Amino acid sequence: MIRGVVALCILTAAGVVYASACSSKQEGDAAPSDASSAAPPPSTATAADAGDLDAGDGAADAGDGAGDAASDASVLPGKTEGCPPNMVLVEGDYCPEVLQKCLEHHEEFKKDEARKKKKRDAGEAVGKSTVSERCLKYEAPSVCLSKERRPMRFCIDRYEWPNEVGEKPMFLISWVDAKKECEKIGKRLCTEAEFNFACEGEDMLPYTYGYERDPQKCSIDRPYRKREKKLFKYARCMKDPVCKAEIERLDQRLPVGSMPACVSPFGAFDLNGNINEWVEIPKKEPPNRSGLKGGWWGPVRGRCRPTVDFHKEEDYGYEEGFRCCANAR
Ligand SMILES: [Ca+2]
Repeated sequence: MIRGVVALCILTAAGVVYASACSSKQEGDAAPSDASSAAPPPSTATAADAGDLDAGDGAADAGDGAGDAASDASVLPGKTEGCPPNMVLVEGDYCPEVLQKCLEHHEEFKKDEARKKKKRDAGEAVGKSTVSERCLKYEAPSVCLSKERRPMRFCIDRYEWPNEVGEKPMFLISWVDAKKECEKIGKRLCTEAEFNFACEGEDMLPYTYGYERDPQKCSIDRPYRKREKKLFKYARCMKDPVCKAEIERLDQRLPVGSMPACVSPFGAFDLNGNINEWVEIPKKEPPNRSGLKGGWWGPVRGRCRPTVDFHKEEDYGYEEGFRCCANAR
């Protein structure tokens, strides 16, 4: 479910233009958490769809040689004043309710919408869809619908945990364990709004890099690989030959910061894509305080604003990691 965003979608199918509210339950950013039976599977890209995703493979190549730029402290973007090492300062006025209007969707989504329309028109049940709402281009600028913006000032890890250049992000970790890791070093999980603002900036960008989807800039749109074996949490999985082999087959993570263009207006990397990130949803009670933000490497939304909120606090999955936030001095 998407909170705090009104996404208007103009779709073209079979020569007919129609509008559709896109705040429907498009939960494609979530891979199946192994501890959750309620989670729908992620987008099921077919062999034909994989042809659309070649750019995602190319992005890996683009990232390979680019890690130095994202790790060289002399050229790193953003401010760090008032923040612990390897964190950036996020400061400004946050818009809680934003209008982001999609002008052009991905072909896979358009085909699926056309299929659903055909079913509806025929009076048939639409059924469950596993296709993500991927938007290729948004109208610029985004529009703030809130009467007042909220001043924010905090620090966020520059990279996904473990927040070390050259390392791949942690995965197969639950929200509860991620929270503990942050608290062990005097930090905390980011809130949903903090992630939004760190990712979008004051311009409320749909993607950290702007209004047009670009798999060359962030680790997104890689071909979907279906999970076939049960996975355990990371430490146990590494000791289990079957789980280890399965996760190695599924794994398409890149080392953090290896795509220098995948940077937010405040200088945090990989907020879109690579690994989905656990955040805390305020005012929720256990076990529902857990949200996932930003999307992962698969063919999913991969944007700043949507939150996947149906994974419980003890759930874990191969696309779920985190980063930490902290109060600024
Ligand atoms: Ca990420």
